[in-house]
Amino acid sequence: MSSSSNFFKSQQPSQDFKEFLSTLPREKGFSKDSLYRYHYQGFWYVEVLLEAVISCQEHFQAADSDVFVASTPKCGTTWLKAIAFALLNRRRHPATSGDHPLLSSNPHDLVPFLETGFYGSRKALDIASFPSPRLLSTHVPHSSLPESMRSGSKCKIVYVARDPKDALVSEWHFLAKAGVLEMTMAEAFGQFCEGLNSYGPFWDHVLGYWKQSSENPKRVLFLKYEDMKARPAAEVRRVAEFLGCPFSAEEEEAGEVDGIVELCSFEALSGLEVNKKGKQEVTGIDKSAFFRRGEVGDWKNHLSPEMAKKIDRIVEEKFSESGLFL
Ligand code: PAP
Repeated sequence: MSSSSNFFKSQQPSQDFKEFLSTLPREKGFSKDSLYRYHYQGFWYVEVLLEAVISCQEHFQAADSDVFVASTPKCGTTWLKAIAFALLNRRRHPATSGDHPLLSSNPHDLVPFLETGFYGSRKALDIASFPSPRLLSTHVPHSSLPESMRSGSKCKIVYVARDPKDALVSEWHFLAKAGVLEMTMAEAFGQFCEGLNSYGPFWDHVLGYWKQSSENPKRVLFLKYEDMKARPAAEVRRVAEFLGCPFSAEEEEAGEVDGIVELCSFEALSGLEVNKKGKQEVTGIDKSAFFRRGEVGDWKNHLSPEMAKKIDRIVEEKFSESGLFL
């Protein structure tokens, strides 16, 4: 069994931040690494993440050429990181090349989280020094992104959402594998419905990006895990067009789209030695924890019909206007 991340444990918040925390509403979370979740700008965060989010808001400057993979946890982040990396680097690294970086590095190491550049006193990454165009990711809700990402630059954001029932089941298993789970599925379910999961409420996170993608489709692209599973090649083409690097006729002819779909598939990535063993560079989380079933509808094996109905009722209420997940 894997151990929980030493990196997160090693972060010590400053005195100022501790005082600020004491002014925020808090609730018990469902991971034993971080006892409490704090409510900030409408969303719930564990302590170490909240400090990073605020530091990001204060210090991060997005560039016009930046590309971000965004999501609320367990909605397809690892997959979309791999796809975005493969798309943007395909001139140098065609998908079928035997030495493609995705064959030897975990997608989270190739596309780091923006937040990891801003944890506490020990900066894990010097994001400002990354060469352009920077490809980064984030779990931060749209309304809490640094101003330069929301409106101050022309950076592009690709967001992926997923059926909340599958996201909840995936999160629970992930925390169990990371060795930090403290709750039964029923308790985690209760918290999720209350919006208390990390970066929750889930619905508000998804709707924030969905709204932005409707209002500003050149800046924010909204994807669904279920569509990516059903028609991966079409969704890969959509991402390429959105990022301003559509496939040429020659690339289509040469099978580059299918090459990327295959390279980034659950079967291919989860079968690689680099993703089966070892820990993710920055967080120290087992790389294998990011690959489990990779299916649509696995919630049926873990949630009772009553639990599913309760989430579906919330979905109907929250997503009626958007039509998402109905
Ligand atoms: P993160 O937000 O913590 O980075 P994320 O990658 O979004 O995690 O979620 C992991 C889920 O994506 C897992 O789902 P499951 O628990 O339902 O199985 C994982 O299996 C799935 N996943 C990872 N890689 C892929 C992939 N290449 N294709 C499809 N699903 C994938």
